[in-house]
Amino acid sequence: MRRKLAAGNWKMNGTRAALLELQAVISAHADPSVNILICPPATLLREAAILAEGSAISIGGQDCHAEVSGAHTGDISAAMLADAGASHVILGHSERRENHEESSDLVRAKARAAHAANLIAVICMGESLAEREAANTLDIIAGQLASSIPDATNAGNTVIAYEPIWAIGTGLTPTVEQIDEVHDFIRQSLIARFGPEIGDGIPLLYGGSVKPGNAAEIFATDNVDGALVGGASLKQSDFSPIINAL
Ligand code: G2H
Repeated sequence: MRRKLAAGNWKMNGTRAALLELQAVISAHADPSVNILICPPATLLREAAILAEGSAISIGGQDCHAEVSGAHTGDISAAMLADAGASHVILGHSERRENHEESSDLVRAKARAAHAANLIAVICMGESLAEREAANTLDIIAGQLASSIPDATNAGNTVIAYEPIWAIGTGLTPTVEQIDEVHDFIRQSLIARFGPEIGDGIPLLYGGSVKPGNAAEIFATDNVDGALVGGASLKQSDFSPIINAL
């Protein structure tokens, strides 16, 4: 049975004052029936991990470098995230793929590095509006799955987040039928590649404009094991209802 996961991606938002929101989430969900993950900006990661110690909340990074160390100014390795107290790292978010020209091959290399550092990789994928309108969604997802997911993936070290690019931060969400179609495709693809035990065990999150008002409907979809939430994870008053809807 896959445990549900509510993951918050703070993106490039939050100074130390934002840790009050993390504290509020910790207090509001002392004994949750689902897993809860918050990925703050790197500047807050260590303090967030210390705050969350002994709580039910996990802390993650938003990206890592594919190498362990070296001359990579401005980058952070998976081992450094783990050392700071992270248990997860988001990889291949469309904002990284677009703004930093990250390829699926690079995402796979980063996921290998994350696994080597004992981090759970939350690997993102999704189609653009033009790709959806051209009826290419499943082909795009198939390509991203094949190239972004390392062979050593298992149900304990990887989470996959389907995030249609056109739904990110726009207030637009796909229909539940559209989400179900893609999640079912991802599930069947994982089973075909990794076998039923691993393929069935990898949690599949939906991401893209998840809000308190639409979470319950999205979570009612069979193949949805949780959400990767951006804007609505910044305030505990928005994030808690989403967690509670899972
Ligand atoms: C998608 C999501 C979080 P938002 O990027 O990864 O952001 O919920 O703001 O659309």
